[in-house]
Formats: sequence, C-alpha cells, structure tokens
Amino acid sequence: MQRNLLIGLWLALLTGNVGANESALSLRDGYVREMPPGHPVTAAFGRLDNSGSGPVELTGASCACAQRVEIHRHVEHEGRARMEQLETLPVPPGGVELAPGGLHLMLIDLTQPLRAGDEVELTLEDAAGGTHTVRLPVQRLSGVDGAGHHHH
Ligand SMILES: [Cu+2]
Repeated sequence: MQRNLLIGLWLALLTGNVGANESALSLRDGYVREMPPGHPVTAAFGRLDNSGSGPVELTGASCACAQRVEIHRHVEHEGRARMEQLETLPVPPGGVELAPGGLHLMLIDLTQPLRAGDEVELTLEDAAGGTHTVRLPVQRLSGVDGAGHHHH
C-alpha cells in the first residue's frame, strides 16, 4: 500500500505535470553578436544553464528577429574551421558554454537590422516541450573589428 503510493508519486514526477511548460534550460549572460549592416545571419552566445537534476535536451530555439534558429558548433576539418548543425544538444545539469568558435545558436535570415544596444527575445525549446524565453542584448564583439575600426 505504502509502496504503491510512493511509486505513484514517483511516476507523477516522471511524467512531469510539475512546472508545466517551463523548461529547466535558460541562457545566462547571453548576448547576440552585432554584425555589419546587411549581414543576413548572426549568432547568440552565453551560458546555457540547466536547473534540473538530469540532462535536458535542447531541440531548438526561435526569435522574431530571424526566420529560423539553428544549433551549431564549429568543427575543425582539414585545418579549416566550419560550422555544423546539431539536431539536438544535450545539456548536463552543469550547463554548457555557447561561445564564439564553439557552440552557438545561429540566427538565420534576420528579419530586422540588429544593432548594438538593441534587445531581442529568444525562446529555447527542449525535448519535453518546455520553453524558456530570455531577453538578449545585441553586442559588438571587441577584438574582432578592433584594429581596423574607423571612427568618423
Ligand atoms: Cu553557425
């Protein structure tokens, strides 16, 4: 009797009516990289956190600022860096780092110009149907256009 009750509670937790649609995933210190005007793509970076006790799978993301968002990573192929799309990204409880030259969320076919100082809303989606929306500032990456940058 007692045992059945416990198993029932455990199953209720597993099938997850707990926390409805709020994902355990979030993006901490996130930002979107400012690109030169007219550039059709950019990327979002930050610390992809998982507040749960087990791995959570990121299956995608969306932003009103882009036609689509893809999960990408950089791979080294015959000495050249190129990007590769991931269908899903397993996020361990410790989280993973999204950073230039590594994992990132690619914002493709931007629907509006994104300038430093703007903010966009990005919605993360996980394999359990949970979502989490974060606001990300658009930032200029220092050191990339630094030396050749002209002030008017
Ligand atoms: Cu990419």
